[in-house]
Formats: sequence, structure tokens, C-alpha cells
Amino acid sequence: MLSIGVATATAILGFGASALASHGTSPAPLNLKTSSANEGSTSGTWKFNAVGVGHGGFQVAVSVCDNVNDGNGVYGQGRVEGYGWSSSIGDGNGSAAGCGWDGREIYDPQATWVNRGQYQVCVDDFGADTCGVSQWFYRH
Ligand SMILES: [Ca+2]
Repeated sequence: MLSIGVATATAILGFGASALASHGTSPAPLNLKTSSANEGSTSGTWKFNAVGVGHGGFQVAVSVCDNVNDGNGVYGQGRVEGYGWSSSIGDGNGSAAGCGWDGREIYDPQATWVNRGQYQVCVDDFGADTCGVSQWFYRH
């Protein structure tokens, strides 16, 4: 593994970013699973936009994937401090094929920046949906 320079560098960056993933304005991994069975998952990044960029919001760039052909769709959504969950984006066809793309800035329309954001991926199953929820991420 050490002889593969690119893969090793990627692994180190990934590990470092994960260890520091609770705050920042540089893209950090946003890889979630709904459960150990992995019915739904995200793969991508989050960051906070600088003040003056967009709405200074919580910016996500993730694939939202439905991994099990069980008739239940999968969706992703985010939120920022003081607000409920955003609208949902995902693959709602209940099939294992394909992923949706969520490339959104989630922001406070009454502020020039936000300090806190969170994201979840959920299976639209019976009763309360089964979700994988990130920690709260912070700008500072
Ligand atoms: Ca499914």
C-alpha cells in the first residue's frame, strides 16, 4: 500500500479531515449511512461558505444513494441553527439503482452567515423514518 503514492496520500487526507471534521470552511467528508445495513448512504462533502459567498451558508455536495431494492426510497436533507430540516432530495423510486445529487447551500435568510449545520440521510420506511444523522458541524 505504501508503494501506491496517490492512494496513500488520499487515505492520509481522508483520515486527517475526518479527525478534524467538526468545523471549518474547507470541504470535509460527509459520508453517512442510515444503519449498519446501509439501506441509504451519502458520499460527498460539507463546508461553510465564506461570508459574502452565496449566503454564507452550510454547503453540501453529496450523492444520496438508495442501496437496497426494497420499495423504500432514500432522501437527504440538511438544517442550520434555528431552522427545521430542509426539503428532501434523493432517489425516491424505491429501487437500488442510482443516486440523487444534493448540491445545496442551506442558510439563514435573515443572516449573512451561519455557524452550525447538520445533515441526515433517511429511508422513507414505515413509521418514523430510519435516518443516519451527522454530528453538528461548526464554522468556528
Ligand atoms: Ca430502497
